[in-house]
Amino acid sequence: LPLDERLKRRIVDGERNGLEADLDEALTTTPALDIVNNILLDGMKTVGELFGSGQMQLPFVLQSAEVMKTAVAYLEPHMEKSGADGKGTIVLATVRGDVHDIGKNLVDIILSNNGYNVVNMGIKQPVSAILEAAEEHRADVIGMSGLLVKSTVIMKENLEELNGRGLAAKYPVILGGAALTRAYVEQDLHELYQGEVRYARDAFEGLRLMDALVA
Ligand code: B1M
Repeated sequence: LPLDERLKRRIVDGERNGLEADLDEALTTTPALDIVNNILLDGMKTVGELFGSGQMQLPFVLQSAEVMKTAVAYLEPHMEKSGADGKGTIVLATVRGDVHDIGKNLVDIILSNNGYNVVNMGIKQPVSAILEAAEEHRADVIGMSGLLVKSTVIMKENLEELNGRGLAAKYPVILGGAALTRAYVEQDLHELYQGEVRYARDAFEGLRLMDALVA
């Protein structure tokens, strides 16, 4: 198999052995971030399709996710970093009830590498904890991630909580994750939230939004 197909297969098959050697080889021709975006994420997409159609069982999805995480961690030191620093702070969390964190952690990497201070709280975070962290770290922005359809409802409730506590004007919010749609965020949630709420399709849009919101 060609190298990119081989790397994709590693994600789909959850096969770690020889992963580093393949990544080293890929790095000789391809920037680290492009390996993630153009090759590895394609593998995760296939995993999602196989799982969704019942052709792949959960323990294997977990293995694929572990290989994905290992690969991203291996590539991270090779990613370009901007010279800028201290551009602003974002508190970033996967919302209550949701364990998916690969996308959120990519957002962390991209923002950190581009001069932002990222407080990555991890998964299954209730809104109270997110708000506590935002206050403690004097966050400029709150970022919430979630991949389940259920999480889109939790995000809505979280925004209502911010409204209720009178914190909406203080905290612009960036939302991301596969179950969200741009229309849901930019119309429904935009109408509901008394502050700024934006949708990020991917980590790069997250970065552009941070640049716009914090500038
Ligand atoms: Co789950 N899972 N999963 N899963 N899983 C999905 C999301 C699903 C679509 C699969 C499917 O059915 N086809 C489905 C959701 C269905 C729904 O809600 N309608 C699903 C399900 C059902 C479940 C369980 C309920 C299964 C079960 O237990 N029966 C369970 C849920 C547990 C829970 O959360 N309570 C579950 C568990 C798991 C694993 C643990 C096995 C594993 C997660 C491991 C981990 O993350 N540590 C897993 C995985 C890997 C997936 C799929 C296959 C891949 C997700 C992924 O990592 N994608 C996923 C299929 C899919 O998404 N189509 C699926 C790669 C990642 C880079 O993309 O996170 O979307 P993503 O991030 C993108 C953008 O969305 C954006 O940037 C990233 C790219 O640059 N982004 C942001 C994300 N967050 C952002 C935040 C921002 C900005 C951008 O700013 C704040």
